[in-house]
Amino acid sequence: MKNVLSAPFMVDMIRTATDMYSQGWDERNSGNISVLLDETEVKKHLDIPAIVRVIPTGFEAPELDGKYFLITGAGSYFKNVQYDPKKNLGIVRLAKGGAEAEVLWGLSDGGRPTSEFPAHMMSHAARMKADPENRVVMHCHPANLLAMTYVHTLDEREFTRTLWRMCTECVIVFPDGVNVLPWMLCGTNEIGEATAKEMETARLCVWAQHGVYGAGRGLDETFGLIETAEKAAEIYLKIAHLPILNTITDDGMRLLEKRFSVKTREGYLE
Ligand code: 2HA
Ligand code: ZN
Repeated sequence: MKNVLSAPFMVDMIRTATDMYSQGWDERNSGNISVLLDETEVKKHLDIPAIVRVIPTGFEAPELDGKYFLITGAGSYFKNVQYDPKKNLGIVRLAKGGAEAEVLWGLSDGGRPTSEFPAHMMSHAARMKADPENRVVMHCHPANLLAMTYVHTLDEREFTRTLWRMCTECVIVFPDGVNVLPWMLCGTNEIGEATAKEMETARLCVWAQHGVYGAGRGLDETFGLIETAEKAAEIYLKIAHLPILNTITDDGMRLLEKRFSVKTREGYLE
């Protein structure tokens, strides 16, 4: 008897949503996660049934046609994912060039995929081009990154450089930097398209006065990416109003680049 609840991708998803809630990143029904699943892996743990439901998505993503995703449901509370995964999560397969999502499992109370489904799917399509091994897109509302967008310029190079200077590991963890979108209406195809465009050049995209998007090869990696940027933003907020006596220099960051074999975003170091 196959039990999709014990599949490694499901266990990982439940643990990640729970950890994100404990970090305070996902109050109420905020945040959403999508994981691109391998078809053989899905079939190992789930008898692909007659499709449970078909949901029109309102967008197209031909690159993702036929692809399987584990997603959080619209309105689902991250704090409840571990207690009722079948209601709060779903496995869907995109069809008709992305115009339809076929629900194969979950969303059991008749729910829909996350309200940010367009931004997630468009970001997957963009990240797949940048890194064929990208599997995860994650959105949440971490307080310090969000707070930073009220007091710091949203210029992407400046925003990135500030975060890089806040902890030594930042430039190693996100050498591609942090992109930033000005405030926009969420849940729309427009913000989805804008996010995907930003995701072509970086795995982190801050939504000003709202939250952040992260992308990566796995759930731990993507969680860690957001965690590192959020920690840096926390340090920034602790020191921004104080006289700064010391910092990490660009020469220091070049040393880190060499030592850890990473390549910083072109033109971001002086
Ligand atoms: O799911 O976070 O951006 C709620 C949100 C929307
Ligand atoms: Zn949000």
